[in-house]
Amino acid sequence: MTEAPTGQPQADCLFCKIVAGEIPATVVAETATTLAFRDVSPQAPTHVLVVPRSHHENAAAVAEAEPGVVADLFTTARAVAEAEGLGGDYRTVFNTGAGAGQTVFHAHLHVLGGRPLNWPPG
Ligand code: IU
Repeated sequence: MTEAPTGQPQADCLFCKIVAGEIPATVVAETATTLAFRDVSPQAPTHVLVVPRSHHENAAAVAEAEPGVVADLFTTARAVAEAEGLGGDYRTVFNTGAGAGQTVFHAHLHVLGGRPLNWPPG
């Protein structure tokens, strides 16, 4: 299948379908450019994914095409952390590439908190 241009909805993209409301998700925050919803397999008491509404394969592609949206993702992440009562202690992660653990190729910022978080991550 030919891929749609970056920024455009991608056929068979799970997160594009969540953004479009075609697949349900537990949405916790939204802005004009971002959507935040709970991860279905939470790795911490708070585990939320913040995604751009536009489709880009990874964070670097968002930065290249729509740099302001990268800032929007972090602003939404902070709002989520505040709403979750994390008191300023939370981790934000972009996995880029299958070798780094990326499994969904629509950029998403993990927001994790609510328990002690070790470093380095696994
Ligand atoms: P990753 O960085 O690409 O590995 O993160 C993808 C996340 O998407 C991962 O934490 C999954 O648990 C999560 N997820 C989801 O929330 N809902 C789904 O239907 C699927 C994956 I598939």
